[in-house]
Amino acid sequence: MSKQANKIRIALSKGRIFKETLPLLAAVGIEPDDDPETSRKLILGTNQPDVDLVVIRATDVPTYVGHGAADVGVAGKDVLLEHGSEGLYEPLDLRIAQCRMMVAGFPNASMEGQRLRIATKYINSARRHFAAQGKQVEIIKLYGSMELAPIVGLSDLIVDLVESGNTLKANGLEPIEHIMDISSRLIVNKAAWKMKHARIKALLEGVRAAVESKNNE
Ligand code: PRT
Ligand code: MG
Repeated sequence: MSKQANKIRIALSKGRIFKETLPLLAAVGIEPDDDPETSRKLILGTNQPDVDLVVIRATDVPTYVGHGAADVGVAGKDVLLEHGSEGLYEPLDLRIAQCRMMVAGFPNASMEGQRLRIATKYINSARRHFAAQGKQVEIIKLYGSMELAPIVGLSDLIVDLVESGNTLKANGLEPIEHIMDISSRLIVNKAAWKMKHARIKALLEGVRAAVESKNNE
């Protein structure tokens, strides 16, 4: 058997997901050797010899886990809805990195119109939302700074994540429709779930208990 066969690799992104996952990992006795915010390492060891972490872009986490390059990962529901669930299970809502997916625009923005132009990174979720309302829309795919699109006339509306609402406000925009609540999920590679079942099941149940105790405080 290869060395990796006995190891667990966890895929995480820097920033809020890493920060909020850290206490959940600590609750199951996993502590990274380095801080990804300052370290340039892409693979971080942990205090547990059979566990390491890969620190990658948030949108790449389901790709690594779906292909089995990582056994377990943490990804936002927004990212999972765009990526799809091929090769992975999504057994646990970690209730971290919470926000809302919203339609937003100028305060007087019309929701009617021949063919509203919607700028977003979340093309699947946006298409589904407007289709459910029977609205014909043109989806314009962006990779960042959606808030700019209505200001420069690229789109009528945007679909973006909103937490405090400050980013919208700072750009003269406001939330118009709530699409869904978003949080991050623990995801597991399907083959790893079978091959490393006892180890991953123990990790999952430990993290589940930590999520529950944190949310019952
Ligand atoms: O930054 P990068 O391009 O590498 O990837 P990313 O932006 O997907 O990663 P990251 O770390 O920023 O977000 C990871 C996950 O955190 C997302 O996939 C969401 O599930 C979750 N999350 C929670 C958020 C927010 N809250 C959030 N507020 N992701 C992004 N935002 C952004 C939002 O897009 C907007 O630009 O923050 C801004 C709004 O915040 P407020 O507080 O001003 O409303
Ligand atoms: Mg970001």
